[in-house]
Amino acid sequence: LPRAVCLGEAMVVLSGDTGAPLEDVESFRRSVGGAECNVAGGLAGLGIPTGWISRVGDDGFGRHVRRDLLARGVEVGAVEDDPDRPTGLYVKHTMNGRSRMHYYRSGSAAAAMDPSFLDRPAVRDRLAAADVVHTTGITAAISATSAAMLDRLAELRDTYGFALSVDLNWRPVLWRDQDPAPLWRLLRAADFVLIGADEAEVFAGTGEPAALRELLGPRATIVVKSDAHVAVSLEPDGRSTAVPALTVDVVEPVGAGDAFAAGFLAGTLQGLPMEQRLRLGHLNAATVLAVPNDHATPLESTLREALLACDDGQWA
Ligand code: KDG
Repeated sequence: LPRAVCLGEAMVVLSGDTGAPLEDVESFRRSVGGAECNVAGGLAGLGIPTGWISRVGDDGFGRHVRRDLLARGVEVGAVEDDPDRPTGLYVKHTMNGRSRMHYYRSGSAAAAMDPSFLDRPAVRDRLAAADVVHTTGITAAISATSAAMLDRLAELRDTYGFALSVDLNWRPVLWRDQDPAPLWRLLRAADFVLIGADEAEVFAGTGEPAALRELLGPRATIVVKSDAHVAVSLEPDGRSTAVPALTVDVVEPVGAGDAFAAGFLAGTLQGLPMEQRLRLGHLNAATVLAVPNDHATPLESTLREALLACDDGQWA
């Protein structure tokens, strides 16, 4: 069974990257997105046995998502098909150098996840065996039942002893008219909280690690990716570590945060020191910044060499 488990929705991504207004785009390129499945693919790519847990429609897009993740080495034995609800989609559209996202996901198979989903034997077994379970604020946003599932996930962490990792992934469009209280509960329950300083400003009114500590409580290792392209971690014992990002020619940024999370968690599971965990996050993010897709498949060996080239640290 996998050491790392990612829980959340995957979507088929239709990209119209011609630069034209959406109404004029005639053909789209298909790929797979969704924050947690990006992290799952990233972890598997870095050699961590990883499972993705979710629901997809019993449709061609669901079959494609499953096949794509399997091909990237992700275990999908606890992914459930829904005969009635579709696989979610999003359209990614580049205009004036900016990526815009249009969701077609309400009422999706994944949005029907609820607390009882975590009680299915296939899901339970994987949670019980995992060292780390990763999810994001998107899973708290997609439906009230999915948000309730995350309260259950935090309880199960106490039962099974996995580390709970949460990326804020603040998506205002998904939260419209919804109370973000479930997201605050999730963040306060987490062992690792990953946050972009800009989204933290909007969501919590601050992107400062120490101020976030006040708001989130004592439990988590907080990692803030700042506007100045530095990742700063603040551990529960007060230790703080800062590592600057690489300079990258950005092709398309969506998914880079997920790749950072995958690198950071892979380094964590490999037992690397904090500086290298953050560095591996940056290295893995760079591989996604350099491609149009939401994920990339860097060779683990290439990243290991890059990590070693940065200092004389070790890859366990
Ligand atoms: O995380 C990068 C995208 O794949 C992600 O943003 C899509 O799940 C997604 C969302 O809701 O925005």
